[in-house]
Amino acid sequence: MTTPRHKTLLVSDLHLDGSMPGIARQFVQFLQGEAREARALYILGDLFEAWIGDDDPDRAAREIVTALRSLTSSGVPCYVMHGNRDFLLGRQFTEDTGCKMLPDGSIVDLHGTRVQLLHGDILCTADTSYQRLRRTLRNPLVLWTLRHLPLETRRKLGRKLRAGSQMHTGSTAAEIMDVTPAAVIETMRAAGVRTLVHGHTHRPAVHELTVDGQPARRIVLGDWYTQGSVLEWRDDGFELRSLAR
Ligand code: LP5
Repeated sequence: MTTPRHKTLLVSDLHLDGSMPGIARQFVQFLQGEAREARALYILGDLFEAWIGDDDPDRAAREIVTALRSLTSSGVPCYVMHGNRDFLLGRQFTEDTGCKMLPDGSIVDLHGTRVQLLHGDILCTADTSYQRLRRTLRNPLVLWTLRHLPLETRRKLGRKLRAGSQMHTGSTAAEIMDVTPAAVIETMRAAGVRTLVHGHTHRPAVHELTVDGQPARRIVLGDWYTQGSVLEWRDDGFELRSLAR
């Protein structure tokens, strides 16, 4: 007899790589522990700090791939969304892990509630230089070209992008890098949802708002650098919490 699964788990912005083994360990424990009891696990982007391609033999990344495979093999579906750090996650990753890629903006049913899921970067419309970069990097032709570059070239480009990004984020006002309220409302209106969940900004919170006169909410997942942020959804509601470290 199988045990009924009462909860769905959502996480985002883990930013895993070899430089922070404690976070990777915490995530592997999470996958081997409470995620095994879940109806499904959703990862809303930036699972990795910088994914330069499915062919990267990086040991720390391979350990995460193995842990995800072990979760999906145990019967827990795992859905992964691209983030701005791991937009190159591709078919080989899904084959290796058994995870399914989930398009940005997907609408899912979480225990009877229609919820839109986003990484969140697309909502930061005031950050015009980022939006320009995003449009370029998500262009199918650019993606195809990047995927076919030698691994070492991608590694170097990735480092340049990170350095450029650090300069930009270090000199840009925090409000510009947050979501634009009008973009949130327009996105929810267009999707016909009253609940939106996203990450990217690393500012965990539950925001109550009004969309076309109706109550709505925007739930923001935090990162795993410091927070181990987890959203747990059950038949009787949801809880946004931090894992103990
Ligand atoms: O990531 P974070 O939090 O620091 O900042 C983001 C936005 N920046 C980005 C860029 C990513 O960090 C880059 C990650 C690369 C990892 C994988 C690489 C794959 C390799 C394949 C080869 C390309 O997303 C940042 C936002 C911030 O979030 C808040 O929303 O503000 O946006 C910017 O920094 C915009 C700047 O305009 C970016 C300037 C980059 C300059 C690039 C020069 C080198 C060109 C190389 C071209 C490929």
